[in-house]
Amino acid sequence: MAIYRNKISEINLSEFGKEVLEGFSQSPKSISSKFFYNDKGSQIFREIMDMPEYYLTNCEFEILQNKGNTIFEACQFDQTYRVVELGAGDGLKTTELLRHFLTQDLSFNFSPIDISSGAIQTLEAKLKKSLPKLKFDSLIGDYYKELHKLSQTGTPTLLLFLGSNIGNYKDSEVIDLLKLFASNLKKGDKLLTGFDLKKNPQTIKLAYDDPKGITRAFNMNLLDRMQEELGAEIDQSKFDFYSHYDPISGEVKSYLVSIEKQDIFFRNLQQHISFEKNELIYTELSKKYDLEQIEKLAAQTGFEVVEHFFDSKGYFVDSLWKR
Ligand code: AVI
Repeated sequence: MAIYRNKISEINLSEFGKEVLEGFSQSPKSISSKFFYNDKGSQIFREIMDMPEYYLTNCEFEILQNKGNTIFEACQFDQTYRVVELGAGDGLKTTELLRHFLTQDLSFNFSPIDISSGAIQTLEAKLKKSLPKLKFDSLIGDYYKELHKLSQTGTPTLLLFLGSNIGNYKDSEVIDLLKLFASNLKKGDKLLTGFDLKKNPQTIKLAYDDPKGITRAFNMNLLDRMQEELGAEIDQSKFDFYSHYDPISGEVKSYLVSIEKQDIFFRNLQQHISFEKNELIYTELSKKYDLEQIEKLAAQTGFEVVEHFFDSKGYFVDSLWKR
């Protein structure tokens, strides 16, 4: 063991390597869901968004497509403003909102912020094509830092945090994140957040455990990453995927399951990691909310609710708050 420790201190570990070591030393073992999104994982996530069972994308698309003008009016901007988006993804839904904003008389600038330069380049190419009149300046980097830079100017701002991304944060992190947004917004600025709502548990269960196994592949990709990036000697047939929705807490929790007792060597970490039979690796939280919880969150973090925008099924809400 001491030998391994010496070796590890000499190894220049990637962020992924460090977090796998840290997460696998806990009980239950865990890996942050942020590691889903390498190139392959991002591609699988696009397939998830296209699945009929993953209702979230269509619901939010419908809201932004049908209610873009009402959202603009509710923002009550009276001078040139700015729309900032955190984690823009492929930008398809946002394009719908921006399309409505462009039909209004007020001019604005769009600033998508993303850590991945690839995602930003793809988004820029799409925006140039679909909204040639849009003025935008993309920001690549840690979105907390970029947000802070943007907060130094006096331009009225609408901050977008769409797609139920908030559902991937645990309760304490949600509060910290929203407080951070509040501290980087000026009085009168707005925040539009996408929350997936509690609904028939069967509907939610299917969205996170689809019959074609796309969500399963999304999770198993973490094993691919460990094999490729950490030299892990994994036999994937010895792992399963399990996801569970608790309608009371509103939490979907996803896991990889070691279906037998096994000892896996991670070459690049110079470390063996053991797994018990049926031991879980917690991979993701996708939390579902009700309106009462959403309104409480706004009040706790320095915001005032302006209006909730729902899809026609009432499955999803884009909630507009004012600082
Ligand atoms: C990115 N995020 C909002 C998705 C969600 O619904 O939690 C990620 C996802 N995980 C499984 N399916 C989709």
